[in-house]
Amino acid sequence: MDYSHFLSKRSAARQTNPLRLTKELAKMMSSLIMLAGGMPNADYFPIKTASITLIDGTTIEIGEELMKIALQYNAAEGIQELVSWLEDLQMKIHDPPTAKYTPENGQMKISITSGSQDGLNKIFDMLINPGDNILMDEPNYSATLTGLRPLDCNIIVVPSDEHGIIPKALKDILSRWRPENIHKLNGKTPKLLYTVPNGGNPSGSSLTAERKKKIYQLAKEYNFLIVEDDPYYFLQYEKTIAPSFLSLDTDGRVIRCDSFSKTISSGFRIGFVTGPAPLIDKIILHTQVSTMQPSTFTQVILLQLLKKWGQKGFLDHIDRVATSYRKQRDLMLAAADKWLKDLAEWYTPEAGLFLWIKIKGISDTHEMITKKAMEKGVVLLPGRGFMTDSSKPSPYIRASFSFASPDQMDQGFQKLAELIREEIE
Ligand code: 09M
Repeated sequence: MDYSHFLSKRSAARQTNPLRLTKELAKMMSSLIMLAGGMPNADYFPIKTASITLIDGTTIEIGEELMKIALQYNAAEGIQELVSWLEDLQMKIHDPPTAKYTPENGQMKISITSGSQDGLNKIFDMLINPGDNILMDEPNYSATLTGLRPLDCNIIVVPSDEHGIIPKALKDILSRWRPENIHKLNGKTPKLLYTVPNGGNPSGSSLTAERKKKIYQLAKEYNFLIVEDDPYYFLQYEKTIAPSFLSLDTDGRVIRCDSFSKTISSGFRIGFVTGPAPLIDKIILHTQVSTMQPSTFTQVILLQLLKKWGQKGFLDHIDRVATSYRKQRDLMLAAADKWLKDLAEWYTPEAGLFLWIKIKGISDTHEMITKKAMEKGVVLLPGRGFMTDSSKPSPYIRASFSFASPDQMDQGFQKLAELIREEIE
């Protein structure tokens, strides 16, 4: 694939920062006569060691030598050992066809980012010029929409349902472009498709395997990239798990964002992007001049935890987390059934954290949720903020089942039902 076609003007102009700390240097630092780097001397930092207690009572020890590494600058793409661990994880879970390609041909590469949000922001910066067409389903993650608006691109909404983007509808949209124009990425043919494939935020929708295959086929045919924003991959509640776009990626046209925010810690700010080397390299160049790198300190803690667990231990942990959220989901569905049955519609989210509720007989939930529900002490989100045009009315609300106790869910939906009745009457 010719990746240069996809790059924004900004990204094409990015160059290596000569002051960067490469992963090779970071690894050899203690054995070199270091007269070059502008790094501080870790001997003068005030923190010496740490012992972190896990919920099972065991501990992770960060001794003096490791602490010096944890407190120091490191490579932009993340510490080498953690990147390797994540490569093994992606191989195990997604087995990407690109793993064996040459770098120029789109070999799978990983860069750790400061949460998946940081990865997304850098991906959009890398790919989007003003006026570019991009594809996405609606409703969609509000921070993606607010992040995209200033980039002045043209968002083409692809119809979707509880199983995500509808391939037939995507095909109809794409058929606007004549085949002879497909490979001329002149800002007209869509450059990328963005979607949250599992437990969509806020929709709760999950793409089926069949739909993903059809969408990938269309991406090949019309030569666009797929941005797979999948922070809820590990929060899937059904037995059958559809293969990721990354696992279908024979061309090297998928950039995948993963996150540890829902499974290990959101405050760590650690996520990672996986995609073709030429594109990941551009993201790394961006990191060199923005965040410089994700926090070494939280990377070291995460790495120690992952090494202690091993891959199996990590996946066992994931299972426990998903089981807990599944229970939360079921509690919220029960509360919704109890109070909202005649007043609203929803479907069961197979992944993620959200119930997307359509209120019957109300054209816009904004005022009701931001004012009246708040007055009753219930915090929900109105649907508008998840739409490409947030000035338009929306009858939807997003409820999150991650946090609330069964009692709070029950009371919250009882109060919501009261509000809806007051509003309709
Ligand atoms: N609400 C997210 N979503 C959210 C939210 C959040 C504070 C975060 C999709 O932590 P990261 O950077 O790995 O996750 C970012 C991210 C990327 N993609 C689809 C997401 O849902 C996180 C944080 C307060 C509210 C928040 O409401 O939905």
